[in-house]
Amino acid sequence: MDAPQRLNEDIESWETMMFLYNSAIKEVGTKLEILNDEFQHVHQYNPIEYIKSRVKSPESICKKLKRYGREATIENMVHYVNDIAGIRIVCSFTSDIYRVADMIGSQNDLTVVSLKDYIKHPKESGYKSYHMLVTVPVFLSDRVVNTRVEIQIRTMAMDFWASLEHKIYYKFEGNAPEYISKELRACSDIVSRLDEKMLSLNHAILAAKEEQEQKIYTA
Ligand code: 0O2
Repeated sequence: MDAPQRLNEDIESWETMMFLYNSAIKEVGTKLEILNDEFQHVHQYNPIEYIKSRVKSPESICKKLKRYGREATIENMVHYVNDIAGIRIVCSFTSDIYRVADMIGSQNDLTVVSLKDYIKHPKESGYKSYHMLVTVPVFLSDRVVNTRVEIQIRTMAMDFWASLEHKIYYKFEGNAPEYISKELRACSDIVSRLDEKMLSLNHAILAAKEEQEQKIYTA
């Protein structure tokens, strides 16, 4: 039985739906904190700068269903809206994004439903981020409900761009003048260059530090 069907059978009301999505966020959030702490413990380095999470607002859910040409029913929400529970992970470097994605993908109790790499294949708008749609089992007293969570992983620079673009996009209800869209795409290119530069600087700093330590050790 696939996840959406199972969910439909188990969710009877709006309150139950929201309870499950909130619980799913808590489960995945705790998992991420543990992974980040373990990484710090083993490598003395945190791949995750910060994590934000939210449950999509009813208005936003209905808007999305309208866009999909679907009626605003609980069944349709559960079946068609993948990002009701959303977690955003913000990393320092692009390499951390794939490291974190691998760590999430190898968790036995999470099922990866789909992956969208908008870093290798940015959206027309210039949007860059790595999206993972996962299901997490939420253990209730009498049943287990596999609940979907969308995880967005991006760098701080990508997050800065996406937050501003989101504001502008909504101000214009998706019909921003072409020159603004063009400028935003240009800014997205700058973000990529900044991320590349920061990553190579980090490599250079680590190499210099190692060289210094070796000199001290051999002196
Ligand atoms: P909000 O307000 O952030 O919740 P699908 O999930 O496959 O049915 P969808 O929704 O197009 O279809 O999936 P996708 O492309 O994975 O996008 C989901 C979310 O990614 C969006 O949710 C945004 O949060 C973010 N996103 C996608 N494209 C853009 C973009 O061009 N600019 C910005 N700033 N964010 C983007 P919502 O529901 O659109 O918005």
